[in-house]
This record gives sequence, structure tokens and C-alpha cells, in this order.
Amino acid sequence: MRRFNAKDKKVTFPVALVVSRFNEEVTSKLLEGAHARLQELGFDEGQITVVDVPGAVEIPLALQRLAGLKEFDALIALGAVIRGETSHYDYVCNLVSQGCQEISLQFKLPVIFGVLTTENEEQAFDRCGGKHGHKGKDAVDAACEMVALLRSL
Ligand code: INI
Repeated sequence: MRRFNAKDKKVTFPVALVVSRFNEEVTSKLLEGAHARLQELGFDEGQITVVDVPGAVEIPLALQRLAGLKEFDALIALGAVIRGETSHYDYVCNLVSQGCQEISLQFKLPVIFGVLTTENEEQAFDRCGGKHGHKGKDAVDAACEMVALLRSL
């Protein structure tokens, strides 16, 4: 049997994070945690690019542009879609999730989905440094694992 597992491989590489401003109290925490984790893992600032977009719907286009530059080994999408009272939620979730997946497959590049999709703000805060961990940090770990995995496959 051959098995590939890159979970604990140490790698650093050029990475870009696309961060949406909608629900900024949450997305700024996602970015803060992601950046702290990158630093912990030994990335230097020159390897890290951050691009701000207005909302989650705009994330895929920015990812597509970045992927086309061929400068990055992984891209990370950070955003927060919170249901609140509107059916807009479902459209936004579908557009951003499908868009991220399309870019990943189109460019054969890890595109990590660090976009929270929650019923309310409390659930969102629980997931960016609260009782349900930190999805910004997790996104960085997933990016590292996927880059190392693709290098080994
Ligand atoms: N964008 C988000 O990132 N999160 C949301 O919760 C959200 N809601 O609920 O509407 C949201 N909407 C804006 C959207 O992403 C676009 O920026 C906008 O529609 C312009 O294209």
C-alpha cells in the first residue's frame, strides 16, 4: 500500500489571503489568527499577500486573478456569511463556495475555504477564537498540508 499524508510536514511558500470586509468584526479576527499562525510556522512577511474585497461574493474573482499570476502555492479565502433575516444568505454561500472550488480545480491550486457560514454572530465569534476554535488558523494549517501533499504526490 502507498499512502500519502502530509499533515505534519513543515513547509513555507508564497501564499495569498483574500479577506472580505462584510462582517468585518469577524473577518478581521479570521485574518489576525491566520497571520499569527503563518508567523508561528515560520513564514516571512514577504511570502504573505493580503487582498481585501467588499463581500464574500467578490472573493472568487480576486482568487482567480491571484491564481493567474502563478506566484502563489496556495490561496486562502476568509469571510463571514451570517444568515440573519435574509434569503440572500443562501445565494452568497453558494456563490462563494462554488467559486472557490472552481478556481482550485481550474488552476490546480489549493484554495482553502476559510469562510464562515453561520446562523448568527455568536456562532461566528465562537469560530474565530471562541469555544469552537479558530477557522483562520485552521485554514493556514490546511493550506500547508495541501501544499506539502501536492508536492509529494
Ligand atoms: N457578504 C458577506 O461576506 N457576508 C454576508 O453575510 C453577506 N450578506 O449577508 O448579505 C454578504 N453580502 C454581500 C455580498 O457578498 C456582496 O458583497 C454584495 O452582494 C455585492 O456583490
